[in-house]
Amino acid sequence: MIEIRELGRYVGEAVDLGGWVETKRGHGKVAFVVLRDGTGSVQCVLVKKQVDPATWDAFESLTQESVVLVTGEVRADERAPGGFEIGVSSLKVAGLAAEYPIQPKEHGVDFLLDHRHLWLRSSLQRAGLMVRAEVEQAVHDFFYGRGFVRIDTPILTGAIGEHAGTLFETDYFGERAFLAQTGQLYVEAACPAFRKVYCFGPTFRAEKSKTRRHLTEFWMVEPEVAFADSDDNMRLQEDFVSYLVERALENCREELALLERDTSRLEHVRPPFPRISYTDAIGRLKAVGSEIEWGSDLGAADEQILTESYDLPLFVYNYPKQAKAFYMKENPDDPRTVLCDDLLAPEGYGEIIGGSQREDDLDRLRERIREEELPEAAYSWYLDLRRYGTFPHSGFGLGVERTVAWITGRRHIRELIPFPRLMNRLFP
Ligand code: NSS
Repeated sequence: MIEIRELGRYVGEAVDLGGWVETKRGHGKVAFVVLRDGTGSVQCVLVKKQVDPATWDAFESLTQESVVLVTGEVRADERAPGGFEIGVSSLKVAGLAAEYPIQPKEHGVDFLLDHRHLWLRSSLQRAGLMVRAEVEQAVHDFFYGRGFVRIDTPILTGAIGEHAGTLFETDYFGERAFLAQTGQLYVEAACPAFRKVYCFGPTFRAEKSKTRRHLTEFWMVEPEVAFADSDDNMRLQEDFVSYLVERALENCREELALLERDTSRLEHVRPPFPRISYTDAIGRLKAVGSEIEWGSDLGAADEQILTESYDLPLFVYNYPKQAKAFYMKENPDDPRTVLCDDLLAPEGYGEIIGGSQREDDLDRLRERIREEELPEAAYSWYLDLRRYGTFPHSGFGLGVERTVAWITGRRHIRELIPFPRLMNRLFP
């Protein structure tokens, strides 16, 4: 059996194909079946006089999404999508499908999410997930190419990585355990062993908000670099994000076209990205009438206003200490703030990265853990990293679904993960 993507190599020859029926139509003498095999789709043509009765009967019994095995000749045909069609000599039904719930008409999104296990087969969903797969491969290629070592970090943890408010808690043989909100604390520990490291895996947040950019399970890439300061960190982020966009443009042309993505908006994504300090951002927001006060984190609406005037992603750096996590390094030039950045994607997509230089001073870090009322005992190993050879280091986390939503131009990040986990959704 061959794959549809290879048809070009077999023009004029007989081949065997297997796949799922997307559509069928017939006029009594000639019939057409569009077959999808996961690598592409092709139209198969049956002429009643030229096939045996069993093949014709098999065609007549076909329902949408039935699995068929087809033998036929590959013909080049400019009019056909993909450039080829199959002149069928034999067709067998390998798995007759019951009436398929997803029809070529508008379905409500709840219905589609209830049928996510089937919805995956639809062309727009396949295109979005193909871009995701390309971006994920590009993540590994980028870091491998720069000599980073991949570190797999635990999903079951005892220490709170980000905020106490969004923890999934579970019983761990009588002890409290959490699903990891981040792998950061562990990649920090791996820095003295490997200098430049990254982790890439699922992370969990019990987000009680139902927005288009929050999932309870999402995938995050987290590099961590020894001897890098906040500036180095932002430079790595702009190189990284530009590379991901470039790879999608290079290898996902067809998918982006199918998704009707205006790729001219992505073509010029390359370093340097514009930067604005948090304090200046607040000034700019107030100037346009926002009621935001210095000290609060930026909301989606604030991010939208700030990014409107840029084509490129925008760095907002050095947020107030009280708006950010305990591990960020105090800014020596303005101790009310920390050395950090958020990277905001244009076109209304907003934050795709959160990053920072880490607090490397033992006493100050311990102080921050106390201020945040975090359980100090759970961080004793993390504090060891400041006891035994502390060093300046920085890192960041990029959310894969938000990044792919921006690259593909899809509105909701739930479409860019195969099986989204949302507050009200644990199935399929
Ligand atoms: O909370 S973050 O801003 N930062 C961290 O977790 C750091 N520990 C990363 C690090 O420095 N190693 O999250 C990082 C990114 C954020 O910018 C989003 O793109 C994404 O993770 N993110 C999410 N995506 C989808 N759904 C939810 N709920 C979500 N939360 C964060």
